[in-house]
Amino acid sequence: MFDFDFKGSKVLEKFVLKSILEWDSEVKCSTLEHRSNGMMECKIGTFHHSIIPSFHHSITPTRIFPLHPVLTMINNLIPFSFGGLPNKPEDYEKAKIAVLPVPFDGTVSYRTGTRNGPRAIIEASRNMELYDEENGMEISDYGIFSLGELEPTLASPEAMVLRVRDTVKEILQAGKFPVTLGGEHSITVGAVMALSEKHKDLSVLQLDAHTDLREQYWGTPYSHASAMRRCMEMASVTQVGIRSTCREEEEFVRKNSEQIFWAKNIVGQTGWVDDMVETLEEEVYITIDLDVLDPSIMPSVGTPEPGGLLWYETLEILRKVCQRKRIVGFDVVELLPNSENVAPDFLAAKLVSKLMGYALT
Ligand SMILES: [Mn+2]
Repeated sequence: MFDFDFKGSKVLEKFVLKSILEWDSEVKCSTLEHRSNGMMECKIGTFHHSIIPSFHHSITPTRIFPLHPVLTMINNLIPFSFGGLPNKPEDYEKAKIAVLPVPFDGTVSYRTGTRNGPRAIIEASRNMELYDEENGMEISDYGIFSLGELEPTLASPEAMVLRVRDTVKEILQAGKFPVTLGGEHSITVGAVMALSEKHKDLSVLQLDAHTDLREQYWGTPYSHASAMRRCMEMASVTQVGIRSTCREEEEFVRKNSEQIFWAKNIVGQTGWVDDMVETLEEEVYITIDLDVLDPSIMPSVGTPEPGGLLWYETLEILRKVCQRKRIVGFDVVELLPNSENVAPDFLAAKLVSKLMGYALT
């Protein structure tokens, strides 16, 4: 019934069997904990995801829902990959897209928890329909491979940015299209570092409620609040959906004013999109901070702002940009999952799959 290969691992086999046989409320609530050092701690034992490289976190659900134990087990047996797609090492060779989950929220200023964003997006994507009626394709046709979560480093925010840069570089060297899932917005800087080395005239299209143009924040220039300031040192930045900035950023906001599309001027309208696309170079990296969306449809962010974009207008923007420019990678960041409401997780997963479709087909 299940296509599940234990790869000869007695540890994993035992773990799964014991989970089924010895299921109880304790196990259900505290089965697995993700530790920042990449370890998975569980009620029954501790193992490292590298025991079976092809499965990474395949039996590590993001959050444990009060499902019947057997249903939970079935869910857990779907590969823990974007879309629940086959994710064995040999699938990487064929893949066009590499999904890189970065569970990092080391510089956040208000509520932590975006470290859980990548897993919530992947978890939701494993339970959504994989057919896109807009282009008539199954997302599995895109060739998607999900890498294991990038281990956070707390050495410094800069060290984390560089770790993202090096990993995205590897993805590019393998000829794949990088899709990074956050995590906080500072990780975008690493991706843009890698991409701007490869593409000399790169534009970054930022969908965000905030300008993120501070020179530094809380003592580091690699804060989430400085993400776009750093990107601007490497590429041209076009900002869409902005409705929050601060006095300290004034000078840079003025400098970039022709490339800032304020929410108050664009929400619910379409006439501006062509002008926005005009500001972009031929090669574009897209970064979506989910707080660009209106909190009515995206409450699961650290710092929600009223007056944001809605679903269909967001798709319209992305569709148009992808039709006219070459997209070289993208990220979706700042999901702060709330187990009481999974709709935003599904929105984020769908947004990722829609943008993959627009960018690559
Ligand atoms: Mn933001």
